[in-house]
Amino acid sequence: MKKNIQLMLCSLLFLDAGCSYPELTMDEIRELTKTGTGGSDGMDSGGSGSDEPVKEISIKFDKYTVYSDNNGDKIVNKGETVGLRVSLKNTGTGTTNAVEATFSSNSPSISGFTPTTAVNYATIAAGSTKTVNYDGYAGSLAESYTVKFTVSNSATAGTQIPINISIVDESGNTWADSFNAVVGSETAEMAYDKYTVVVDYDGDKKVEKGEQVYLQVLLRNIGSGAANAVKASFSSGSSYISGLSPTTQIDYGNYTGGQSKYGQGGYDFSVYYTIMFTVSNSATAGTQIPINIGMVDGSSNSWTGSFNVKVE
Ligand SMILES: [Ca+2]
Ligand SMILES: [Ca+2]
Repeated sequence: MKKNIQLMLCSLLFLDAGCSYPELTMDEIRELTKTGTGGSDGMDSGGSGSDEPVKEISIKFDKYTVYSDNNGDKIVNKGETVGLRVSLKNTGTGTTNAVEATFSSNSPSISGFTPTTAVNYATIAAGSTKTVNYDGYAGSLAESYTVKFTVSNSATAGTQIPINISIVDESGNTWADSFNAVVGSETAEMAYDKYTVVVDYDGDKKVEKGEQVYLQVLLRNIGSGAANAVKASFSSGSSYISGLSPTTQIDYGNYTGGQSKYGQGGYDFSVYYTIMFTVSNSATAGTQIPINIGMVDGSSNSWTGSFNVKVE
């Protein structure tokens, strides 16, 4: 109290220059003048001599990325539950704190939109972009989605899903922005998946030198759209095998998105196999036998793949 009175007297008497505050440190003076009313404003402006310009703060939508989807192609597809990471940018000159964004959508093409409560973006520095999880976590580890929803099965490619953003900061500033998530097209993409040894000479299902081996080769449609009338042909430039058969196209049939199955190249020893070949006696354990795959579908889409069979 005694210090306060000293300071008030100095202020009232306009003794800034000459007034001494024997019992006050500079920090204490600063604190007292800041929290006071009336005269403190005068002391602040008079003391510093230069007003800082008012910092503008403006929070806007920056971009979104697909964090999770059902088939892993990072494209928003019909029928998928999709997690998006949403980035906001402070395009102003001032940093702001306690930024909260509430996302919503009235799109008839989605359901289960979450979260409906505010997402905590906390501090966004001037000019910087920030991305957070739905729970406000912004670290590089344990990343997750910001918003999540399920796309209707009836959504068509090109459907726009409008998402609104209501933003508020510590000072009660508010902004409204929006963006569109776009439903992508359904495409098929055929790829090698895996092989299994179904017949070999000694029955241990290991490929060894001198053996005639029969493999089932599984191809997977890693796309989201259907692939129909898929055919594949196999070839190898390896000098460690002979008699690769068949070398003609093998029918793999129709695929839905994500499906994996083997093609029937022949039937022997009571089992369907895709390809068979004989391993040279000169192959050693660890020899890799590269096999190339050419794939086509009924719509004249084509893909290539390859895999190695390891000699054990
Ligand atoms: Ca997808
Ligand atoms: Ca074997």
